[in-house]
Order: sequence, then C-alpha cells, then structure tokens
Amino acid sequence: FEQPDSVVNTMRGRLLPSGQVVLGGIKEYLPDIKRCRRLIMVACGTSFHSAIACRQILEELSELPVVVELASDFLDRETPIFRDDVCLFISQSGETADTLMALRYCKPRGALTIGVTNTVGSSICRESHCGIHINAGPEIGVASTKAYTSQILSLLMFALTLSDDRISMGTRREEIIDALNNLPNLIREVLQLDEKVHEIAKQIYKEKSLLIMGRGFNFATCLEGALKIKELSYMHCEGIMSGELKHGPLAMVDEFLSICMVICNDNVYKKSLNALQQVVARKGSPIIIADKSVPENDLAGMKHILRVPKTVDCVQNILTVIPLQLLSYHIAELNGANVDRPRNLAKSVTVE
Ligand code: G6Q
Repeated sequence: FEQPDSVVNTMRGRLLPSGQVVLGGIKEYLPDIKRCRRLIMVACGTSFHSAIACRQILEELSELPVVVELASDFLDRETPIFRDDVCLFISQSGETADTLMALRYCKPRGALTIGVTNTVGSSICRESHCGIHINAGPEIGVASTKAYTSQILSLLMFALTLSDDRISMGTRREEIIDALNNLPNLIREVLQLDEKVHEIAKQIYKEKSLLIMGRGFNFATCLEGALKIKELSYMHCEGIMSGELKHGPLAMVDEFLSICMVICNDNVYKKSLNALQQVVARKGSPIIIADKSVPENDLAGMKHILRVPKTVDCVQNILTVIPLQLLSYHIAELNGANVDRPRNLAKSVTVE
C-alpha cells in the first residue's frame, strides 16, 4: 500500500520536465557504459525477477546483448567476464552474500560494476564503481514488495538514460516517461482491487497448488507472484512462461488445478489468448489478471477477472504484480501465517 509513494521517491529529481532522465550516481560513467559490449544483471530472489522484468526494454533501448544471472549460478559456473562488460548487481539490502561475491568476482576482471540497491552505505554500494539508489524507503517485511517495483523503475530509468541520444527512439522514450509520471495514480487504482482479491483468496487458500502463467513483459510478474505466494503462505506456486505450456506444464491442467493467467494487450496478446484457450479446453478455470483494454469478449466465461489500468507495455508489469502481492498477503493471513516474518527466511541472506 505504500507503493504510490515509494515509486514517487524512486523517480524524484530524476525525471526532468525537459524529458531528460538523470541518474546522479552513474552520470560520470555514462560514456563508458554506453560503449560497453554487454550488460549483465546479477541478483537473487525478487531482485532477480526485477532484472527479468526489464531485460526486454533494456535490450530494446540499449541495442546491446543483455544477460540476466542468478548470483549463485553465475558463481557456480565461473562465468567468463570481460573488460568491456557492464555488470549490474541488484540487491535491496546491498548485503546478499551471493550477489556481493559475484561483484567481487567481476571487479578484478575489469568489468564496470554498478550497484542497484536500497541501502546507502551497504557493501554492494561501497564496493561497486557507481550505483543507482532505488530510494524505496526501509522495507521491514521479509517479502520484498515496494523494493521490487522500485527496482523495476530504476532499471527502466537506466534504460532511458542509455538511449537519451537516440533520435529514433524519441517517441518510445516519451511514451514511457509519460507512463512513469502517471504511475502513482494507476497504482492507487490497482490497490482498490484489494477486496476483490480478498474474495478470491477465500476461495483458494486451502488449495495445495497454484500455477501463474504469462509471457513477455509479464513473465516476471508470474515468477514474482509465485515467489510471494510461496514464501508468505507456504502454498506450492509456480510461475510458468505460457510459451512453454505445450512443452510440459499443460499435462497438469484439469478442472481441479488452480491457475492464474496474466493477459495484457501487448505484442504477445494473441499468444496469451491462445494459452488461455488451451487451458480452458482442458477444463481449467483460471483467475485472470488483464489490463482494461482487453475486450470483454476475449475473456467471456471467466469467473474471476481482475482488471488493472492499461499502461505502456514495459511499465505494465508493475501494475500486474500488485494484485498478486495482495493475493499472497490474503492467502497467508487466511492460513494464519505471519506475513512479515515467514518461517525459515531472513531479511538479507548473508551466509551461503
Ligand atoms: C523476497 C525476498 C528475497 C530477496 C533476496 C535477495 O521476497 O526478499 O527473495 O529478494 O533474498 O535479497 P536482496 O535484494 O537484499 O539482495
């Protein structure tokens, strides 16, 4: 519920009325960053999902290869790193052991390192060459929520700074900046779905399992929503790339399995509808999260539809994840779990 304000804090002083985006912490390094051959984002958990959420727009606006890595796996593989790589280490706490070790691995190999953290003075903040502070404010609960949306915003602004001299991208940049300026209002609107989400939670909180399906810009929402539900309510929940349905997960679908599908009117809309048809043909009855521009007819017969406002494709995932954050909260509460302190987890994972 703090997100209408935390996103403002993330953008404050950075989106200028002139249409320029200024990230003070990386300004001096911008010419070097623009010259790089590859962007690598390294993170764990929710922070990793924010990297997945922004990979596509970073590829589009930077025209560079963009790699997303789980810090633990990145280290296990002893991944090759070069002097002309730019590595971003995304971490709410700035202290997560694997992410910090990945930074310490990349630095001596000559890559430029950028910390994307919420904690000024943290290890990742201090040890990286430069950084972007996400300014989400202290996050008390173990489950990351406002830090996630602020990480996405920070990476979006990073993508915008990389493309500020590309005339051909002017229109695209403008539509994204307009969407960001309107974001707090849209988040307020999404939060009004709370009661409806609560009602859905009452119907599914005793289920053993929930699958969340989507693709494109909204795939990260599925992964992040599933993580929130797992960690808060201990229910088995999986985020599934709907393009992969026919390669395995479709076998699980029947009238008994709980499913949630994210369907937005973007470049993968037709494919998302196709996935819905496949699920319905196997008697699945999914909960739908859709933007308001998706025609009623395309969702005919669906029992639960959560409508979020429509915004630009690369910002839409900030709006689609919030109903799932609320859903995880309500399922956990109905099951009597402590939503601030899930069992077996600690706030910053500083040991292996
Ligand atoms: C999720 C958790 C968790 C967290 C990771 C990484 O809700 O908070 O997945 O994102 O443990 O933590 P940092 O972002 O602090 O590196």
